Amino acid sequence: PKVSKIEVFRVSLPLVRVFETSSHRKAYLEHILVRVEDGDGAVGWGEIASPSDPYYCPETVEDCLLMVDRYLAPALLSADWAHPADVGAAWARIRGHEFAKAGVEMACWDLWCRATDLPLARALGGTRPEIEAGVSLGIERTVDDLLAQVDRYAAEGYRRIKLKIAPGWDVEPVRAVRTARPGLPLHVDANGAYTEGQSAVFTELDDFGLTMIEQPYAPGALAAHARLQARIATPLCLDESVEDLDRLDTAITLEAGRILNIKVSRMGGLAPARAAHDRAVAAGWQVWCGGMHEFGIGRAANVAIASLPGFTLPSDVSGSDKYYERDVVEPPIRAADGLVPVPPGPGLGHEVDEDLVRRLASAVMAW
Ligand code: OSB
Ligand code: MG
Repeated sequence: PKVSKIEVFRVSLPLVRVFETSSHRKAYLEHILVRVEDGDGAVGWGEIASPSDPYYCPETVEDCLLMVDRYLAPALLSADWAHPADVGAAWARIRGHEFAKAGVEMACWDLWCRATDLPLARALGGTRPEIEAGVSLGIERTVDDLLAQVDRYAAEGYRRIKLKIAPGWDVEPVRAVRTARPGLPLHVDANGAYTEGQSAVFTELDDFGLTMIEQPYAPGALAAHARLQARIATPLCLDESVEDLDRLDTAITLEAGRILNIKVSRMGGLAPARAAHDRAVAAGWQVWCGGMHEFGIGRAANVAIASLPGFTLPSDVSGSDKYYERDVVEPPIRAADGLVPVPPGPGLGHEVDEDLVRRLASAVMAW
C-alpha cells in the first residue's frame, strides 16, 4: 500500500486524577492522533503519546509535530510498502524521535490490518485472548491517600500494583503498602530519579518482596544498573534505558537487569517493540507492556502487542477509565477482574470517534 493522505490532530484530555512521578506532575495529557488514508479510501489511526515536556524522554509534543511535518510525513508519502513491518525503513536514517515514528507507524499497521480484515494482535503474532493488567500509581500527598488508591485498584481486580517512587517517597510508602497487603504483587518505578550514590535505598527496598525495581538510575547508566543488579536479589526492570535494539543488546550483555518494560512509543513502533520482545525473551528476560497514559488508540495498540506470548508479567494497560472520563474510541477499553480482552475486530479493534477528535483538536495539520 501507499499512504496518500496524512492528518494529525493535537488533542488534550483531562485526567480524572492528577498523576505525579519523580519527573513530572500532570492534570491533563496532550497527544497527537495520526490519521492515514490510502488511495482506496482505507483509513488507519495512530497515536503519538509523547509527554508535553522533555522529562521522561527527550521528545515533546512540539518536537513530534515538527518531525512529522519536516521528515516523517514526506517520507511516508513517498514510501511504497507491502507490509507494515517494513514501513520503518522509510525513516531508518532518522536518529531517535521514537515517539513520533511510533505514532505514524501504528497508523500504518491499523490501515493495513483493516484493509486485510485482520486484528492487529493477530498480525503481530499475538496468542493471548486477554491480557493481564496492572496499574501504575503516582506519588500522592500522603501515605493514606496512596493506601486508598491501592485499595481501590486491588478491589477492582488488577493483577499487580506499581508505585512511583522518588527520593523522599520510597521506603515509607512501600513499607505501608506491603504491611497493608502482604501478598499483593507489587513493584516500584523510580523513572531514573536516583544516582548510584543513593543506592542504599535499594538495599532497603530489596527486603519487601517486590517483583521488580523499574529504572532506578538515569537512562544512560547501564553500567550502574549492572552493578546494582549484581548485589540485590530483586530483578531490575529497564524502561527509559532501552530505546532501540542496540541498547537492549548492551543491557543484556552487561546484565543491567532481568526484565524489560516494552513501550511501543519508546521503541519507535510496533515492529521494533516486537523485535525487542523476541530479543529479550531469547536472552531469558521477562517482558511486560508499559504505558504512557495512552488515549484509546495507543492503548489498543498496547493491548495488541501485550498479547504476544513472551509478555508473562502484568502490563500497565489498565482500562482507560483509570485516566479519562471520555476516551476517543468506541467501545472504550476496560479491564474486568484485571483482564483486558483482546478485541476480535480488524486493526486496533476499536472505532475512533472522528467527530469527537476533530472537535477536540486544538490544531490540525494535513499532507
Ligand atoms: O515510567 O512507566 C512509566 C507514565 C508516563 C511516563 C512514564 C511512565 C508512565 C506510567 C503510566 O507509569 C503507565 C500507564 O500508562 O498506565
Ligand atoms: Mg517506567
